[in-house]
Formats: sequence, structure tokens, C-alpha cells
Amino acid sequence: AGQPIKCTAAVARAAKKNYWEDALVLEEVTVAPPQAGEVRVKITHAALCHTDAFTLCGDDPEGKFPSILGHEAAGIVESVGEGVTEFEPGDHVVPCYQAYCGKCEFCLRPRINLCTSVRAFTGAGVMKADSKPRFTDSKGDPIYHFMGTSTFAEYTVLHQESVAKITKAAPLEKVCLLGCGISTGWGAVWNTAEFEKGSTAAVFGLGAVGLSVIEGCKIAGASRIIAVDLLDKKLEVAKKWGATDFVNPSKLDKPVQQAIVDMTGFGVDYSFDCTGNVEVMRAALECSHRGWGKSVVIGVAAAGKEISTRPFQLITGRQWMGSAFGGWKSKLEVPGLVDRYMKGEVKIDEYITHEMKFEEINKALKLLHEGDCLRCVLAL
Ligand code: NAD
Ligand code: DAO
Ligand code: ZN
Repeated sequence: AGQPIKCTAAVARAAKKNYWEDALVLEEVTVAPPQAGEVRVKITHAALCHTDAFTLCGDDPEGKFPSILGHEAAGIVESVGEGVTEFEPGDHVVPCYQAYCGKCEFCLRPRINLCTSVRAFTGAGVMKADSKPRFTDSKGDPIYHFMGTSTFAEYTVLHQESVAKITKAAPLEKVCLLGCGISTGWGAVWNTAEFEKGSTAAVFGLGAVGLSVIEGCKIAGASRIIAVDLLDKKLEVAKKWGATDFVNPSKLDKPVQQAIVDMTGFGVDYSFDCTGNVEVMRAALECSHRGWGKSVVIGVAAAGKEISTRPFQLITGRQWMGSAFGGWKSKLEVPGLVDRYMKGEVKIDEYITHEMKFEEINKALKLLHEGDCLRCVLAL
């Protein structure tokens, strides 16, 4: 503790539209010691998520460069700053882009996350203690943080509000996924939608998020789960996860919402957008049940996009809702998700389609772009 650490990081020097073409630069960076209220973590495993690509390609209006991306990871505490009492070196942790302070009005309200304690700083890519980043490059110039996590680095510094301590028995190479995608899907079903046993669902987009929504619906006792994707090859995986029906909108002679209403009578009790496409969000709302259907937006739309529907859809009882990180109070609840995985109640391993060395991160971004990858985990 107390000393800067030199290590390797994958630096996003600038936005690059073709993010899959060697956009990240592996560089030696210096990671300053944690200041008051901060924790320095040795990242052992980092996965890639579309939000990293979204920022890297320049679509994220909050994106700041140069920066160190990455927000779905796990690691071990290396040292802690002044006043930090909840963590000590050697603790196993999952960094959480969605912070939890336990004191703000968001943290105090049940089932709501969106903590505001460090949000302004994480959005600006700096740490709260001095409004500066802890990373510098070989010239001594600053490199900004991303989502308060910056996990594409061998060491990172986190606000203590953005760290969840987990059991040392859990395999870090698996539970790193709980930092984003699959926690999001489960939480959207259990926290946001408050899914009731015996209900029906439609899930649009069958990446890791959509599949974890299917898994969440199945665990919640769904009677029917209609999986929707443009790729026929997703059919098999959707069935494996628990979907009962598969619809490919590109093979239909009518709008997908109409097809789902026709299949179900009055629509599904719950629908979920896991694509980020605003037309899909509309279809998801419109295939939800007249009178009580709930439609949850999970996908992140490109900057400037807007959703629309006829207000009649809402007058007739459908509810349009959404959540970030599945509504989980990260620091408080991620440890419990890890425990559920350890008890075999939820799956994680099956979402990991690729494993690589950290040095191959650009290859992993290419895989993400090509679409055959649910999750790729990098070992640091
Ligand atoms: P992914 O790219 O792996 O999966 C998306 C799937 O949607 C693909 O299978 C694709 O074929 C399918 N798809 C695309 N267009 C479609 C269409 N018109 N109709 C039906 N299917 C279509 O992505 P992912 O990692 O699973 O993430 C899904 C979305 O969730 C992304 O937008 C991501 O940014 C977002 N996300 C949100 C949160 C949150 O907290 N709200 C957290 C994590 C991820
Ligand atoms: O403003 O406090 C806030 C929350 C903003 C973060 C919302 C993130 C939504 C989804 C991110 C995608 C995956 C990391
Ligand atoms: Zn808070």
C-alpha cells in the first residue's frame, strides 16, 4: 500500500468506429495508491460486454478518452485507502459499476439502485477524493476511469461504494460475470418486473442478457417463454436455457408483436427488450398483455434514439418500465448472487463461450462484434 504500481492496461486512446479492429492499446500504466474511501484491486478476470464496445466506438455521449474500459470483472483487494474498514488486502471482490452507499435516497428505497454517492465522478471518469484519475501513462499524462470500474487493467482503483466483497470459495473466473450482464437479466425479472409464478413471457434478443432473462423467468416459474431473435442459430440455445417457443421476426409475414398476440390470445404477461433497438422495445410493449402486461427495457439504445407507441397501449393497461443492473443494490446483493451460484441455484459457466489471455483483448472485441460469443472471459 501507499506505492504506485506499474502494470499493463488496455487503453482506449480514442473512440474508434470499427472497435473490432485493434482499437485498444496494451500499455504500461501507473496506478496511484488508493486515497481516502478507495480500494485498489488486482483484477484477475475481466469479461467483455457490449457497453464497452458502445463507448469504444464513440456512441456513448458520456465516453471520455483516453480511458481504461471494462466493467464486468472480479479480483482481489491489493490495498485500501484511509478510512476504509469494510475491505482488507486479500478480499475477493466484484467491482460494481452501479454503486451502493446505503445512505442516499436511492439506496434507502427498496429494490431501487441508481445510488448517487459517486455517480457524478464515475460519469466524468475521475475519483471523488480529488476529482482526478488514478491512472497515468508513461508520459505522466492522465488516463480516465470508466463507469467507476476500469477493469481492463491489471490493477484498478475503485470507490469503496463500487466494490462487493464475495466468498473466497467462489471461482473468480466465473463470478466475474455477475458484475453486469447476467445479474441484469435475473434482476429485471425478479426485481423490476416482479414476475409472478405461472406467468408467460416474451424475451427479445438472446445474448447473455436475454438468456439470463429466460433463466430468471424459468426459475420464477414461467408457464411459457417465447424467445425472439433474428438469428435462427439462437433457437437451440434458447431451448437449452428454458424457452418454450422461438420466433424469428425476419421470417414472419406480420409484425412480431402481432404474431405473439396471435400465439397467446391477448399477449404475454411480461416482455423484455434485450437488444437496445427502439423498434424492438415498441414490439415488446405491444405484445404484452392487454390490461396488465409489463414490458421491461433492458437494452441500451444508441444516443439520440427515442421510443414511441400509441398512448392507447398504455391506456389499456400495459406498463412500460426499465432497470439498470437489474435493480440490484450491488454491494449489498451481489454477494448473495454469488452464494446462489455456489449452491447451484443459478448458472454462470454456460454463458462463458470463450476464454483468453488479457493480451488477446482485441481478438475478444472482434468476437463480440461477430456475434457468436455470449461472454468471453480474459485472464489477467
Ligand atoms: P448481445 O449483442 O450479445 O445480444 C443481443 C441479441 O439481440 C443478439 O442475439 C441479436 O441477434 C439480437 N437482436 C438484435 N436485433 C434484434 C431484433 N431486431 N430482434 C430480435 N433480436 C435481435 O447483447 P447482450 O450482451 O446480451 O446485451 C443486450 C443489451 O442489454 C445491450 O443493449 C446491452 O447494452 C444491454 N445491457 C443493459 C444493462 C442494463 O443494466 N440495463 C446491462 C447490461 C447490458
Ligand atoms: O445514472 O446512476 C445512473 C445509472 C446510469 C447507468 C445505467 C447503466 C445502464 C446500463 C449499462 C449497460 C451495461 C453496463
Ligand atoms: Zn447511495
